[in-house]
Amino acid sequence: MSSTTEAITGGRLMVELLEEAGVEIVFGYPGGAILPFYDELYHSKKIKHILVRHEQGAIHMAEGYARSTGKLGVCIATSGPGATNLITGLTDAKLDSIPILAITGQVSTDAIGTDAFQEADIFGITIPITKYNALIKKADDLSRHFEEAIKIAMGGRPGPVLLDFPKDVQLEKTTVRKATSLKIAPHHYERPKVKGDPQEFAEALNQAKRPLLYVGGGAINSFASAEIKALAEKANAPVTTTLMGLGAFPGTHPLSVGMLGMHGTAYANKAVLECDYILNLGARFDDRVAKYQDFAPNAVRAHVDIDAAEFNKRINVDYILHGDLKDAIREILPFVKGGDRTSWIDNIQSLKKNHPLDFDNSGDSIKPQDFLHRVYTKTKGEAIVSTDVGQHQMWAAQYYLFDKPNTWLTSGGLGTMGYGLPAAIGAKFGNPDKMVICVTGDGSFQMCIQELATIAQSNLGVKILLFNNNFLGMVRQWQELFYEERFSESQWTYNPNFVKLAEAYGIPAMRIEHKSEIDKGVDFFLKDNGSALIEVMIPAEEKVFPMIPAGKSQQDLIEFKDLGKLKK
Ligand SMILES: Cc1ncc(C[n+]2csc(CCOP(=O)(O)OP(=O)(O)O)c2C)c(N)n1
Repeated sequence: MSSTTEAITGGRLMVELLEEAGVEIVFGYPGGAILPFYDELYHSKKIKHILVRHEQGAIHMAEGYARSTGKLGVCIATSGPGATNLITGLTDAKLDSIPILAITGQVSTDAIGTDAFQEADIFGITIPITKYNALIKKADDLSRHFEEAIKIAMGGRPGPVLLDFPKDVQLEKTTVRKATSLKIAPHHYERPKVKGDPQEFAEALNQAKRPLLYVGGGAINSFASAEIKALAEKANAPVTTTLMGLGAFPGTHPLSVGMLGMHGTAYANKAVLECDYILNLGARFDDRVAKYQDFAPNAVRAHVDIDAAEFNKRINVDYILHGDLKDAIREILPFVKGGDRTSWIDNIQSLKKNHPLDFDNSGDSIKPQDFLHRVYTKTKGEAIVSTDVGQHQMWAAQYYLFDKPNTWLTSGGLGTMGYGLPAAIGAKFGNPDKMVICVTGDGSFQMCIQELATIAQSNLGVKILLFNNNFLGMVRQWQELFYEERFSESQWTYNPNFVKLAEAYGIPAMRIEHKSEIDKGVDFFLKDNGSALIEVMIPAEEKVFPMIPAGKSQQDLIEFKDLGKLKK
């Protein structure tokens, strides 16, 4: 515990606490109720502020920064509309377990509850979408709330926290500064001891003839990639990852079967049906993966998670280990035996051979799957990739193989269109030396398109790969397959000229439409470290396969080759 003798304002103290915690960058947008804090931020030499074009952009940038660096992401908004513009991002961060600190201005304490100008009860509104939130009523309370907030955001299962900061409290003087050991670095805070019996846990795995590891986003938050690889190799067990877990296990590893679930590979989903043991490592049996209680019907089920609330929440399991994934796997590993799993691995290989990812690449039009594969090859799989939500998101998940954690940024739980562009910007600020590519669709791109100005203003080298089908493609796909081709309100009868639009923001841009232009397009797109937009025109009727229809499970998976049957 430390305490200052000199009285400073709440606003000044907030800046000092952020600096002390190691915050180097914040994303925000000022307004009346947060001005005293911004006035103090003006003097900070340690914190860089990125002025965005919309508060939703700020919070998704903070998310992209956090996911790609493992650190806390910080965003700032004024009271009322500024604060409510953060709500989608807070919900997104809650569902995907991303550590975010949101600081919002609030009307002065004497005006709270009077419907004052730009008053919104952001504390009340955000109770269900934050891990912790607080209305700071006195400057004396600030350091206590601040410490609590970042400890909770970063500790255990990460998530968003919000500090609502009334204007008079920003101006009020305090000498109280009780925060200790502030750090935004991951794994800084004490981790709970692993609870459960790792030996019994490992025995169940040892007895399995057909084990499958099912890895989720928790593996990224726990920095457990090395341990997962060691476990898979020691047990000779194939590994599937969720959408959020991509990169936690190398996509190019011979034991990888890629992503499972609604648009996962056929071989991963078939492995789920055939395995006799499934080990969930930091995933949550999400309904896009495990719709019904008969998930992995022939398997003994085991689950490791840091959040005890996840155990037996949706799918019942036989073995539980509660704790940080990295620590838990380290405890299991000594008890794991190799075992001969040749026939299981051979079976997996033949599933891969007989049920590959597939699409029709004939004709002159450019197929997004092919284009993504070219970008993957050209970047040697080393880019950080963010996506928006829709078909392009699933194609990117399928055709860009991720070998490293923290390189895949997507809105998994909430499915937030508008996430991709700002998330890429946040990731680029956190990783200036890496190539960052935003894969987007013509619908999603227009939801946070204003952040092109942030790229231009900061002279950032963010690449934008825009697949234009002049449709809300994923909606169209469902309407084609399940609503007898009634394309109700999914077609854009007007779209802007995206090339001219990007150029208006000083971003070099190009449109391609024919197969013969692919090489030229890829070269243009990736030629240097600067920003670029490539608009790739794709057929509206192109679909994402495999697909497990909504409400169905692994048994009902439709592969590309089954499409004919489906349409009869
Ligand atoms: C904010 C928001 N509104 C609506 C949806 C529902 N939705 C899911 S995918 C999709 C279509 C996305 O279209 P586009 O961005 O063009 O991508 P495409 O599917 O064509 O690749 C829609 C409308 C959503 N996920 N998020």
